[in-house]
Amino acid sequence: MKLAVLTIFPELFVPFWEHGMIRRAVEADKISASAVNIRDFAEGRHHSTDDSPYGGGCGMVMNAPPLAAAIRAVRSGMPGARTVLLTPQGRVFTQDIARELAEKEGLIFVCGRYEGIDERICQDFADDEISIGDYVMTGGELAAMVIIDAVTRLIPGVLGGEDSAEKDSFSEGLLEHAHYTRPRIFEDEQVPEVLLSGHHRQIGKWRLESSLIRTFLKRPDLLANRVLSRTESEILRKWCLDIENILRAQSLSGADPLSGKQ
Ligand code: 9D3
Repeated sequence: MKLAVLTIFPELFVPFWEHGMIRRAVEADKISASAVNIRDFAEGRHHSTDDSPYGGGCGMVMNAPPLAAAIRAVRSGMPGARTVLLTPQGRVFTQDIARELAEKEGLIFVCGRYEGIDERICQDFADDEISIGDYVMTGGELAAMVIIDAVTRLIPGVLGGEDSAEKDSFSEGLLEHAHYTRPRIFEDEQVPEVLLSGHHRQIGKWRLESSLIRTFLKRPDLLANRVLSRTESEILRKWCLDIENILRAQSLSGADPLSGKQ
């Protein structure tokens, strides 16, 4: 996959391309990555890329001509690429969108700065508009990095077997189970015994329970929007029974706060 980022801060991307998974993906020829300076496409003595808004008001708007020239130049070397505008007004980025983008032959990310980009660029040049969430940043560069990170790891052969998309789909829609590694005892805290037992079925069951309880406690919205597997429903139903038993024992001992008695 070919990746290009159009920005007035291309130097922000130098360390990004040069480390970790992205670097390995470039070295393995799974992706090519470049950051293009929009300023290089600006005319005039100052190569300025922004101006005050028509109609008045504070702040600056990115000029259309340098952006159009930059997009055209980059597109000519990336036939079939999707041009993605990073903007707070875009659709909110999700893992589904990451999977969608991972199918593309090329992605051109256009990073806005200031108050925004001239509307004619949004209308005439953008194939897609994406936001990474409802909070205010100062530009699209970090959003581009977030999306590139999430998309690159989905490209076949980029990650080693262990963390591949295979596993993603296995427990899809649940938070991950708890993880432990050496040492066995850390500040008086033990690693759960079952993980040391070598019983792979029991370990699998423990991990699913761990996933379910963490999702229930931290992200109940994920559980509500999910079709539960049979084992998952069984685990949840067992918790229900356990809780009912605890409550029943309470009411027998007369400690039930709902009964109105002591
Ligand atoms: C001060 C101007 N803002 C009114 C509240 C509008 C605004 C314009 C430009 C807010 C942020 C930005 C810069 N942000 C991005 O370019 C951006 C972004 C973001 O701020 N949040 C989440 N995703 C993204 S993608 C691009």
